Amino acid sequence: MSNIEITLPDGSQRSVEAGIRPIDIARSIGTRLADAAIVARLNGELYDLTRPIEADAALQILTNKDPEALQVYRHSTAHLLAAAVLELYPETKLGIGPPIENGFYYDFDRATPFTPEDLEKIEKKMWEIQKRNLPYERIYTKKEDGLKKYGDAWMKCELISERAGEVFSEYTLGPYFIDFCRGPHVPDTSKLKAFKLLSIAGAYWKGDEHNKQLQRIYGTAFFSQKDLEEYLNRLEEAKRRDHRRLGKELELFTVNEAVGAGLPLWLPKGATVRRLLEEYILERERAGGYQHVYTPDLAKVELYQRSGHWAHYQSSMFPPMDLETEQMVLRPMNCPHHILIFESKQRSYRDLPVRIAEMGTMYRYERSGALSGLSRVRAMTLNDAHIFCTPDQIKEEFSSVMKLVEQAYRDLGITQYRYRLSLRDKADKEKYVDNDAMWELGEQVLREAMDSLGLPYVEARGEAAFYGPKLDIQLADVMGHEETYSTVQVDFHLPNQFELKYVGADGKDHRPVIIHRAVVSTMERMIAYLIELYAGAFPVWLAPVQAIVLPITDRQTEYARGLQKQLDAAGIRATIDERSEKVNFKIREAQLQKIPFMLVVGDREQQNNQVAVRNRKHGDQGVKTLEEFLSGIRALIESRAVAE
Ligand code: TSB
Ligand code: ZN
Repeated sequence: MSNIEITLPDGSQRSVEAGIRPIDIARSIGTRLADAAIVARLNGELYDLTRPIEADAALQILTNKDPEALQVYRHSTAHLLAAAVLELYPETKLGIGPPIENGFYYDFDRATPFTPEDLEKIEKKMWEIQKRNLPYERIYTKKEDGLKKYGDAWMKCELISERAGEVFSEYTLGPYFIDFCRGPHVPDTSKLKAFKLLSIAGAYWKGDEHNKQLQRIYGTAFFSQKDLEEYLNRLEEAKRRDHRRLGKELELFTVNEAVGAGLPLWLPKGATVRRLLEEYILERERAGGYQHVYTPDLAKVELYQRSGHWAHYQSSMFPPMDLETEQMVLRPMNCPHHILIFESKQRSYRDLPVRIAEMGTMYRYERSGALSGLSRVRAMTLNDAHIFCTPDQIKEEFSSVMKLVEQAYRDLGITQYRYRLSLRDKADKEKYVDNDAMWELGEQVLREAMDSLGLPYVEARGEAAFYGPKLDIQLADVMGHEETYSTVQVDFHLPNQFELKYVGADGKDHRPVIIHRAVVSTMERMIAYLIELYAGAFPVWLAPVQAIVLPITDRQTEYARGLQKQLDAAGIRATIDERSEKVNFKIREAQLQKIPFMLVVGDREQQNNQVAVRNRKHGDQGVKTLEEFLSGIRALIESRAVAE
């Protein structure tokens, strides 16, 4: 036997016999390492712990602390799922079963739909197989033998014909299960300690709706029971807060197939929240020296050819409408319209910065699979502005925008966010304008601005706008999934495209810079976030209904109506529940509608000209006069208190 050299992460080298397996090396280092080991990395590539090493190599052992190892672990759990399904329902044909962000899935072709009871059965079977301590064995098969072997497993045959080389790898699990798979996998099922099946959904073979529909079983797996439970709790919490569910229950918005996917309809209550948010930010902008404008939602194609949207952003735009002599498009962004407003008169250096703002409605052709409730839509209204300034003014303008963002987040109760510097992907000439000097300058300006504010940020390549780098503010949902909300972008490109100018102190023409910025993102995305942040129980100042009057019997109807009128006159959004239902029932419903205050009135309250106040979170607040109640709720509204 010849010897080979293995280099370990600490740089040390070992001379060992060829054919040694990573698990043997892990054991020779220590049983703790061997126990925690999930998979190896050999010369940078993931590699089975039980696969022999035949040549000199750099070796790393990945343990149950490693996120990449978790993906392998989940992939192995997906095989376990497929093995269990085949034991229970041998007629099933297997599709693919990869790990995904929070778990794994496997696609199956089976005439009978899986039921939730089947899911339980399958999970039990998985545990049964797990206890057999079966190894995941890598074997090799010739392509022609493989096609015969998989016979009527049509999806596997299709994959083998398309992807397999002359010889391909397969993984077995016990004597009966075998899967065409690149691996790697955990050494055996004893490594799999915590998993759960979650749901069944339809999925097309290869994601193509012209293909056969399959049944996809989703599951998740973690290294420990504790991690699994934590995840399941978060999943429950996410369901409880899901803005799509709450949007329906609280009558905030709806989506109707007759209009189309990603085109939400705002119901009166949702519209109220949106109007309050709009009024809030418009007022802050007025105080910050912005000028608000209105511009149309569409324009000629030529405008976007000039701006560069046509060349770099077309795949996100709805196709043009052919009119008699021209082509119009729905705008995907508001910038060109604002640029034309800047250009509509001569500007001098004394006028700068010019801050043009609009609640601008725009349209993006998002792929149907990416759409989600209000958070990713096709028609959206952005709290947009374009600041036209001199290069010297960028830093100060940037810093005022950041202050505006921080102020808005404080007022909205948003406390968890990260800054992300979004840069281009240099190689992608299609998505980004090609001008190295410009990109470098933009990047440098943003870095300097962030550094002088002392704000930390992460970097992301391939996330810039086509015209320049962005400073994005990322908020995460309950499941930890991040999206961009606020954004500040430095742009040297559009001013060139439109040959913008202002007259400088020297009497000559100069080119301004554009800062694109959105403070509270689109109304859609921000309200989706706020619904989830507050689980529908909006702070009093944003609540669509702030108080509800609940008469106990018909005798108080008149008194209750009088109270509602006075609340109305005082500017409080109040309703009344006059139905002849038990008051406890009315309270429960008001509670489910997350109305901050319930004013319960019976004979006694009426006689004393008072109200019995209940709060949605703290329950009974005692009996008060209407004036006392009003001064309390006004204080909450004026201070934009995030909790009562
Ligand atoms: C800031 N021209 C700039 C503007 O001047 C612009 O449009 N930037 S953007 O493309 O980054 O979009 C601004 C914000 O809109 C994003 O940060 C994101 O929060 C929000 N947004 C983008 N696409 C969608 C969508 N499909 N649904 C909901 N909100 C979206
Ligand atoms: Zn813009």
